[in-house]
Amino acid sequence: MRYLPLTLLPFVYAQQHAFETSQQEPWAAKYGIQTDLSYTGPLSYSHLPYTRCLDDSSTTFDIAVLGMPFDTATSHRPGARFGPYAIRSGSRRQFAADGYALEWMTNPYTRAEVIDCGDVPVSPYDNALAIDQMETAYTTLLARPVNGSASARTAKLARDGVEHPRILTLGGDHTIVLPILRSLHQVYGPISVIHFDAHIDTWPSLGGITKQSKVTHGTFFTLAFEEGLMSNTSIHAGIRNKLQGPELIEHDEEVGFELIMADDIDELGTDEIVKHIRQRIGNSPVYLSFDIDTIDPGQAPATGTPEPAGWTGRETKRILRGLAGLNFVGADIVEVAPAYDNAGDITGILAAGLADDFLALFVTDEPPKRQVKRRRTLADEL
Ligand SMILES: [Mn+2]
Repeated sequence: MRYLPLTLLPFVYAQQHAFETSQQEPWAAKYGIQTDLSYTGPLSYSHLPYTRCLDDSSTTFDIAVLGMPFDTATSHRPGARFGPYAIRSGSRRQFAADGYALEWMTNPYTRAEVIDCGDVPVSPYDNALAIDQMETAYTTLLARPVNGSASARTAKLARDGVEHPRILTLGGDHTIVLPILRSLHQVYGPISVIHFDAHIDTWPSLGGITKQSKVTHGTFFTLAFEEGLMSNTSIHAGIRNKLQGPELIEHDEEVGFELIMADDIDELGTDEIVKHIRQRIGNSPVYLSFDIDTIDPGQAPATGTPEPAGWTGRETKRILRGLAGLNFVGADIVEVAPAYDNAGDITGILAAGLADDFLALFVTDEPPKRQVKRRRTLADEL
């Protein structure tokens, strides 16, 4: 597909600029514009324009992709600070012009203005500072006016009555959700969370002693609950961690979560899981937080706390499509730590593909209704 426009471009360009051909340099005269290929050019998500949005208040968008390379509150293997890099690298075969997804029957890049806003330069030395930097950056971008591209859905339920852009955050360890929820709360009030993860992330404590050491990638939802940032209609999906005892699930319910275990997919199937999530969330403003360790480590090994026996990428993508039309106010993909990836970069590539689904979730009003047309096969003839 890609070579077609590349082949046509010089022709179109030459036609439009025939009158000035004599002044053109040889490359422009012969081949037109210098296009980036999948494996060339500066690194940005899906080859979108890479813009340091925090530096220029005139930069506006419907959807911003924003990196938060923070990994100094992890309990086990560090390295998610390289997550934004790995996800952008994994997205190199994604282009806005080739972004039509058959499963979705849409191209999200044509339905909203999406740009890559670069990374928040978070401190790797001072977690309190880093968390304030992430909240401040998110609040800054959330306050920008939307461009209002024709068919882009915009979040409806902001309590200030203003339409706000959506931010797709590339983590970073899961702690980044605390400053994000603080920022979203200023605009939307308490919101629900759809939390894809192998772990509940509602631990009351991971053994922290000081105030700061209690802010971790396994406790941030408890802290968000204590700060009143979340509504009590949130839901986990894909859980399979071990824990100290069942009393922690009582605490998890108190924080506001219903539980869908990884194993539940065998009894319920993807459609029932979708129904559960939709019923739980209803019309509330909802934030989608996706830990890559939801996916089986066989397909996504590059993460800090892998748990065996997770969902496949295909199952998960099907569940995500079923959630279209919910009132998403933001999304993230976190815990991608590429130092543990294999030589094929499979985790980064999968994470980039899931992030593409989040863009589709932002711009579509209902799950795609694809009709499967079954081909006649030799078996039918016999
Ligand atoms: Mn997590």
